[in-house]
Amino acid sequence: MTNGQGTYHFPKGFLWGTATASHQVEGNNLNNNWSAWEEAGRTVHKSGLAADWWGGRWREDFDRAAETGQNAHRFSIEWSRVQPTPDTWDEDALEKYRAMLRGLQERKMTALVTLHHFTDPLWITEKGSHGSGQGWESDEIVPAFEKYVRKVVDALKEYVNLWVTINEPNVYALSGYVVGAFPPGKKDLKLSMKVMANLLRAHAAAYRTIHELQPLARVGYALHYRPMVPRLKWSPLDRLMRNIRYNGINMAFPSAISTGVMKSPVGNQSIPEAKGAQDYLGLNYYSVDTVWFDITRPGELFSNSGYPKGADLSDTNFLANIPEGIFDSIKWIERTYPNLPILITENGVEDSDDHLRPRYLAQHLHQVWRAVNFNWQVKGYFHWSLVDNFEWERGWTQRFGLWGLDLDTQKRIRRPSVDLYAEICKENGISSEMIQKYCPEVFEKIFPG
Ligand code: IFM
Repeated sequence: MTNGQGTYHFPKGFLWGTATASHQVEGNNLNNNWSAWEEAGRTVHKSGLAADWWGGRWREDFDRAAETGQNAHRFSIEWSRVQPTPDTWDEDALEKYRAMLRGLQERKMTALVTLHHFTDPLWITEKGSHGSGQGWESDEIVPAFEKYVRKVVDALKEYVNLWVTINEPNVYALSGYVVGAFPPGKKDLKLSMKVMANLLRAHAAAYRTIHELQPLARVGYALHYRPMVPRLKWSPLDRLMRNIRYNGINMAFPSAISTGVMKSPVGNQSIPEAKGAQDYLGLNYYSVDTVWFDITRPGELFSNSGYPKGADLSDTNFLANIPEGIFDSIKWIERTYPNLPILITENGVEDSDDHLRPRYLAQHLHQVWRAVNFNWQVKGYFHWSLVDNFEWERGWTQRFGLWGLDLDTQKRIRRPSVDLYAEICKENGISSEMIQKYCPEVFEKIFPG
């Protein structure tokens, strides 16, 4: 490469895709804890029809993905559709998922299927009709999840080899039981760690069940990993808070999978069945947190976090564009689990007018390329997301899609990032021409002269 011109190529067979999740795109999901949360007015908007995938619009969106060079897609199964009550299976729902998987196969796209992405059937989380109202707080969740996984995997294994058991278990446990923004809206750190332990047990049970049904399957989970730095490097309190927060947010699952003991701020817990229960690690990377000591937040163990002054912030200040963080995250995985295959199961930014996304995308992929060049085992990248989708408690205020979504008409809006990502997927690489065309403002950073 000379004078900052050229192409950074990825290994042959690299998976290029986008990621979605059932409740965020399907629409008309009315039988889970999130629909109840929406009804209770705990979200900015309701999910409503979402991107209408349950109505069949997955077809046109899969067409868009395939036509723009993607060779893989990650989507999730909605537990409440497959098992609407404890004693019933909805075979039609399973058949719809099989049709989606055939749809991917017909488009020559590899499927990566998530079995749990934040939502639970109402009978799991509400009192009455078999439910204890305790959801993941109760140990009964583990056999219940295992039963659901067995049913789904048996029905879909013909089309799927790559499974994500649980998406962002740390976000599920902390947002629902410490921050209170996700259902059930509790603020109890000790309870959140009980939930985390049950998520780990359920993951381990699912890992073994999937291998029993499908010995060659590749099974992992998707970790929301947040690199963190203390706001003032010289401050012992900021450093302490950074370490406590880092371990509390990031380390529960990885520690248990490494050693069989879950590290937790309220005491460690032995979960021997979790040891070694992964064939790859799914990395969901979005940004790096700056952490400091905050006397006003006893509920969060006196820590607070934000982004550095002058950071390249997203639409709603939800994320900062810190691409080196994805490199550091991959490096951390490589150091923790040498040679373990890695999939970037999510990475993206909310940006309705697409002024930031092209450089966010290109700069992050450049860092992934750097990691691949150390021979670190990154096998694929799934951008969050294909089309705008329901952003949980933030409703429709955040737009993560490569394609925009007009909720009134269901029309898709082609953002410039669609074409940038298409060029990258088709080339299996990032060229200097692409950067010049879509995000010249970061040319020097990606292709220094
Ligand atoms: O939309 C979410 C997704 O469900 C889990 N990871 C983060 C995304 C963006 O907020």
